[in-house]
Amino acid sequence: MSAAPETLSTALLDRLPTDVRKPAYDRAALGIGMAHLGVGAFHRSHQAEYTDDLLEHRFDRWGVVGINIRPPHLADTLGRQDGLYTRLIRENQRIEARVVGNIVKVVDSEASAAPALEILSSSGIEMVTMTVTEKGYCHIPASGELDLNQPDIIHDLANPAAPRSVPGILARALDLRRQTHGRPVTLLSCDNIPANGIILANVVRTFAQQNGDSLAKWIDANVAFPSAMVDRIAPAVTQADIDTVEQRFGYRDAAVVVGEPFRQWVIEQKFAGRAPRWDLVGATFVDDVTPFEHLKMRVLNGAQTTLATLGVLAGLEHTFDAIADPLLETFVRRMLVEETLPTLMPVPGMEPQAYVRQSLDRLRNTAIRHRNHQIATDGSQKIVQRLLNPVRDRLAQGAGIGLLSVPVAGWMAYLVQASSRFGKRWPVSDPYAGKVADIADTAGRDAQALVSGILAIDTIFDPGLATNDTFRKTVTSALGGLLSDDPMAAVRRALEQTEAARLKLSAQSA
Ligand code: CS2
Repeated sequence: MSAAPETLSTALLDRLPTDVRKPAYDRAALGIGMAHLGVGAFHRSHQAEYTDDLLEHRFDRWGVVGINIRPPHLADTLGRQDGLYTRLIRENQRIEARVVGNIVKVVDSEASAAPALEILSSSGIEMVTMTVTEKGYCHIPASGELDLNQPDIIHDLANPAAPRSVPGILARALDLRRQTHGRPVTLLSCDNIPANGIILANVVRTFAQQNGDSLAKWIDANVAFPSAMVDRIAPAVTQADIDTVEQRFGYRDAAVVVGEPFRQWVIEQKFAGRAPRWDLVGATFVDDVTPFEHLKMRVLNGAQTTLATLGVLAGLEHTFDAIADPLLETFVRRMLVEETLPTLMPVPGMEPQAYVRQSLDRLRNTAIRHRNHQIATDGSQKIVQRLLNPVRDRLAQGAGIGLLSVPVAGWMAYLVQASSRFGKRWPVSDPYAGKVADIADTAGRDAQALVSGILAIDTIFDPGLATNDTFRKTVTSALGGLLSDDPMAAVRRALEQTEAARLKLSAQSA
């Protein structure tokens, strides 16, 4: 019987196969200058890789303490591995392994906020990065304001010393900083919400202000909330990924992550105190992230959400399965080029059509097994920035939305069909799933009644958009089709109708 493979640890580093890249800096000398909230697959594939690049390039005190206030609970897993894990880059047949070393430890802080507060308020922490998912901000998607009716926010306002929510924890930690050493700190959001720094600042400040002005004033003077655009596709980790490391490289790693080769990080240069010089290793520091952020969320994320919901309706499992379908590929490409790109402002150094081509190529990577259901998770928190904002811009331009309306209806169809009225076709995870299920209970299969009910959710659809006639009509027509026995006929029809409208327009102008 062969011995069980060894688990990744400091002791194993010297004996790793030569094709596994290892931290080329002295881990023992790492200071702790940063915390990261939400150590999931994305953080480990993205920001942590940039930080290791930086530590190799110019060593500094940027060791990281990870904090998880929601699953996955990684303290034990990463603890057993001395904070080390393998970051695989995969593209079709190609595989490249690197052990990342800057996470010094991870604490699980779900049962009690105390460990999180202790770290976040310590004077050595100058930078806090975070990936807490869209809904972690507890904001109203349509407005970006703190949702004072969110159950965790209600709890935290009543118990500010024992918070559960991200805004509650951050406000408390900042208050502790103010009361103890008073040192400045940067809170850097790395989630896919528009103007993420502004939303983060909003929710933290609004929370702080519920108890008077003094903390809010201190925050204004001592805390920076830069916005950032982050990009790398890194799906949830599976047992197969863990087995891959064991089979290819001969050791066990329970915290492995898998990402695509592409990565991008554009950060607003607005820091309180010192910040890691990620710009020396591939990140870009800019004055205004907005154009980059719109481009990424509307094109790459918009394509992902479209392929995910329409892909599920077509019975397809992963992004790469959906984009391999000629109809869905044509649909998403035409939607991006004809309707999304005209809503974008110029982005320095980026040719829009080339960006679309590159984005779609990334989605074809068969080694990135990104499940359509994973991307469709929390769709209510994603559609504003990915689909509704470009829809709004198109309407303001007097331009058509025949294609962009289809994935909006796709999101509705996805949630509607998860309701008991529609036989719970698949399990879903979305804070608005219950609300949409209630609407489906009353409206049944009547697309018009469904759309009216769903558009009345004003925390997602602002009234200006919800009452727009063109929007209501195109979404209703698409939803009717998507709920039929042949959902892809609705996709085909949208392509035909928009093409006919385009030909008519060019004949008129000729
Ligand atoms: C995905 C993103 O699950 C999702 O919502 O669309 O995680 C996406 O893969 C990343 O934003 C890519 O940078």
